[in-house]
Amino acid sequence: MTTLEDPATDPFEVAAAAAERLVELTGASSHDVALVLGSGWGPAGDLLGETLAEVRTTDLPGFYPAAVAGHSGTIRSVRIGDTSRRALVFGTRTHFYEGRGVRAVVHGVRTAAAAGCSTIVLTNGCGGLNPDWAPGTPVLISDHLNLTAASPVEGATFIDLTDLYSRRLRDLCREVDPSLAEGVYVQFRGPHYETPAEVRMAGVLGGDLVGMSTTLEAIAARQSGLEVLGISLVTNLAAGISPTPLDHAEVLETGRAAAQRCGRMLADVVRRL
Ligand code: 8IG
Repeated sequence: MTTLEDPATDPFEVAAAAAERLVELTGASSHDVALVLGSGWGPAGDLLGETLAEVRTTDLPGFYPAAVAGHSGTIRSVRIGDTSRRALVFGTRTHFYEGRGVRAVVHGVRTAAAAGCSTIVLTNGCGGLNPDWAPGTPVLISDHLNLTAASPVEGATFIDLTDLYSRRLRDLCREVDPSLAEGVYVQFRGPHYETPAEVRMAGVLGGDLVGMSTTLEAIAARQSGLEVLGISLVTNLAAGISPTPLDHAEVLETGRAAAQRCGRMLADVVRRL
């Protein structure tokens, strides 16, 4: 058991310690924007600007090694374009299905807040319910359904989630790319993909995208006062929408193919934040 899993530990103190260590390792006294790069979003970090420092997540208190092939376990401090602003780029995330508890899932978000960030961009790869969204289509997250039955918020703390996914930031994205669609993201626990019946259920409930991340992180981000932008990359049609079975290798390949467009869009958006 790490300290983060110990109920007696204050997760915000561990996040503050991680942020302090980030200052030492990156040489930057604070950061402005955090990005979490999900499946298919890896190359986006390179297009933001010059990488000024790169830190292994495991060198910071509270982080676990990356568990998913195709995810990198580093945090980069990146100069945003030619400005003096800095982005904190998480090349990986801890997923809820890893069973390390919700605190581990949202530790990066809390560390970003403790490091001074006021905005967080949560990206992911997901399945799409809308057959018009071909694999490789980026979609703005307008709202979510959290089907994990978990919350990062502990105790009797009542957090308002109206407009959790910032309308202002979604509008900003559409200034960069007016063709961007938006939809409701449904987080399942995973790690198995959904059955076709579960995908139909997600649709009946108002969902447009199915995945295994993001909602718990978004809630934690709101709790920490961060403005949240969520962007999904539809890497596959959800089970039953597509006639062919889902395959993680295909997911990664679609991500690679869409990476340039998505990366450029994201870099443009972050420069305008
Ligand atoms: I990439 O179709 C990716 N992640 N739950 N369902 C769920 N997660 C995903 C999917 C998907 N595609």
